[in-house]
Amino acid sequence: LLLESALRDALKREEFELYYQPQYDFSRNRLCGCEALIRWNGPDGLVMPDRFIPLAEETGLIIPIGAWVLEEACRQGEIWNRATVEPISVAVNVSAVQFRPELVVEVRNALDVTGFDPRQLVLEVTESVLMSDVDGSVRLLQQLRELGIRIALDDFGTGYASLAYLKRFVLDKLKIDRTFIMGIPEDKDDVAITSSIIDIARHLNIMTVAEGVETEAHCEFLRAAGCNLAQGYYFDKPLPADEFSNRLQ
Ligand code: G
Ligand code: G
Ligand code: MN
Ligand code: NA
Repeated sequence: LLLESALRDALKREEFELYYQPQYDFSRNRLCGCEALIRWNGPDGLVMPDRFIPLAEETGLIIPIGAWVLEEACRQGEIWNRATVEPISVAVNVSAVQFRPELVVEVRNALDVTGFDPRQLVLEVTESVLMSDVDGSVRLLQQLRELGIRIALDDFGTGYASLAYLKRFVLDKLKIDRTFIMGIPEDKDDVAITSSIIDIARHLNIMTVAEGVETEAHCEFLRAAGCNLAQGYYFDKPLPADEFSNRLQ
C-alpha cells in the first residue's frame, strides 16, 4: 500500500530520479532532445509513475515533486548543453494540479537556479489539462511562452480538444499519441489520422513528435509523411542520465 507519508519521505530522502527518453530528428538524423520521466527508487526497487503520480496529485504532493522535476531536468539539461555543440531540449510532463498561475514562478525559478536556456525547455501538457479552463489556459500558456520556453500538447488525439483549440492555444509541438502509431502501416485509419495530424500541424507551423515508435516501418512511414521528431523503443527506452550521456557521444 502506497501511503502519502512514504511519498513525502521519498522527496525528503531524494529517492526520485529522472529517466530521459531520447527524441530523434528525422531531417537531420540525430538525437535532438529527450522527455524526462520520473521514477521512484523505493525500498523495494524502482517504482513507475503510474503507481505514485495519481496519489501525488490527490495529496497535492505533486506540487513539490513537480518543482523538483523541473529543477532537476533543467540542471541536467544545462550539463548536457555545456558539453554538446548542438542543443539538446528537455521535455517535462506537467499534471493538471500543477497547471495554475504559480507554475510560471516555478518554471522561472528552475531556469534561474540552473542557468538552462529557456528555449531548450519544453512543458508537456495534455488536452484535458487545457480544456478544464480554456480562458485560464490561454493566459497561462501565454505567460509561460513569454519565459521563452516551448509547449507541447501530449497524447494528441486522445482527449476532447477540438481542432479549433489548436488556434486558441499557442503550441510549439504536437505529440501524436502512440495508439495511432501502433497501427501503422497496416491500419488504414491510423495511417489517415497520423498523416492528417502531421499535415495540419505543418500548416499551423507546429512541430510533430511521434510517440511509441517501435519499428522500422513506423519510421519509414513517419519520415515520408513529414513528421519532425520520433520517440520510442525503436530508438531507446527511457534511460538513466548517465546512459543518456553516453548516447550524446
Ligand atoms: O515511463 P512512463 O511509465 O514513464 O510514464 C508514465 C506516465 O507518467 C506518462 O504518462 C507521464 O506523462 C507520467 N509522468 C512521468 N513523469 C512524470 C512527471 O515528472 N510528472 C508528471 N506529472 N507526470 C509524469
Ligand atoms: O507522457 P506520456 O504519457 O507520453 O509517457 C510516455 C510513456 O510511454 C512512458 O510510460 C514511456 O515509458 C512509454 N513509452 C515510451 N516509448 C514507448 C514505446 O515505444 N512503446 C510503448 N508501448 N511505450 C513507450
Ligand atoms: Mn509525455
Ligand atoms: Na504521451
